[in-house]
Amino acid sequence: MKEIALLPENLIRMPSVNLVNDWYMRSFQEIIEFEKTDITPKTLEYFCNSLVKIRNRHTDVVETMAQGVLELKESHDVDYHTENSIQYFLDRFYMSRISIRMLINQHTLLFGGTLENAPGPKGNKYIGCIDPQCDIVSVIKDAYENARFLCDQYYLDSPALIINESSHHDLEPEHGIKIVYVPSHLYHMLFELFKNSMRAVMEYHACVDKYPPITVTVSKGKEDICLKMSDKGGGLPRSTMEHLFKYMYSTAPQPSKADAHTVPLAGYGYGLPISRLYARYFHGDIVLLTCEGDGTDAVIYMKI
Ligand code: W6P
Repeated sequence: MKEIALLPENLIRMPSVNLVNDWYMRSFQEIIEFEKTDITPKTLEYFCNSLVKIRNRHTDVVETMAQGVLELKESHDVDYHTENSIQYFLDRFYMSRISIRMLINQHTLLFGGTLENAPGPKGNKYIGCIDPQCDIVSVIKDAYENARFLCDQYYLDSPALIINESSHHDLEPEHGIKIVYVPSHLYHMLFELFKNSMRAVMEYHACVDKYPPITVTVSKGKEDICLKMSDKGGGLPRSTMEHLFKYMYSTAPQPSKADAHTVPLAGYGYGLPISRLYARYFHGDIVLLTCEGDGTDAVIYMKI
């Protein structure tokens, strides 16, 4: 909230930014009430309920902030310095949001009423939202299938997926690389990258009816697990690459009202910067590499 107060004046004035600020104010007031209370089973229950209420209140923070930034952009009142300040602020703001929501999810899952450490999809025990044996390939397939569904809807076809796995030869040549991770975070990053790659492939090969597949290589080294997603979508000019992680820049055409609900935020350009925050939250990263005329490689790094 102190950082919101330091935002460029013309952004603070936007009604949507005010709304977000009010949500934070209310949530802060609700949560500091618990400083005064004794710890009893009842207050712990109230605390959990408060967290759920707060999580719901803040569901649309990203869209609402995006609205504010969009309004500012349309006012053409943004200089170089202002844009940098907003970039700096939003990176810290969304990182803090990822962190708070992760903690709220952990608390409500571990201490909320209904939990009896439910087994995950493959019988694995989740710890809150952490999967100690997150099966990377199944998250890739899941994200691919859902991105493909959107792609098929929009383009009536979609590129195939090829997955390669390789491990450093000193490490166990296990089948199915596993990692301790939050599957929903990995899913979010992959889904975003798949949408970008699919759009590029479909647009670049629009004149032919055969689409080159998207290849994902999963590798495990001593320090990192790397997921490299390669598309043959023609790449992008090198000079545009630095903009892809900017909140105030977008490459996608503004989505029409009709498909605005199927492709959320395409056109705001928020998917990539926020995906990179998810990767950086656990000290990983997302890096993009373009070969103009051929395609783009996107790499997700995750620390082991
Ligand atoms: C493109 C542009 C892009 C951004 C992010 C990930 C993949 C791709 N492919 O052409």
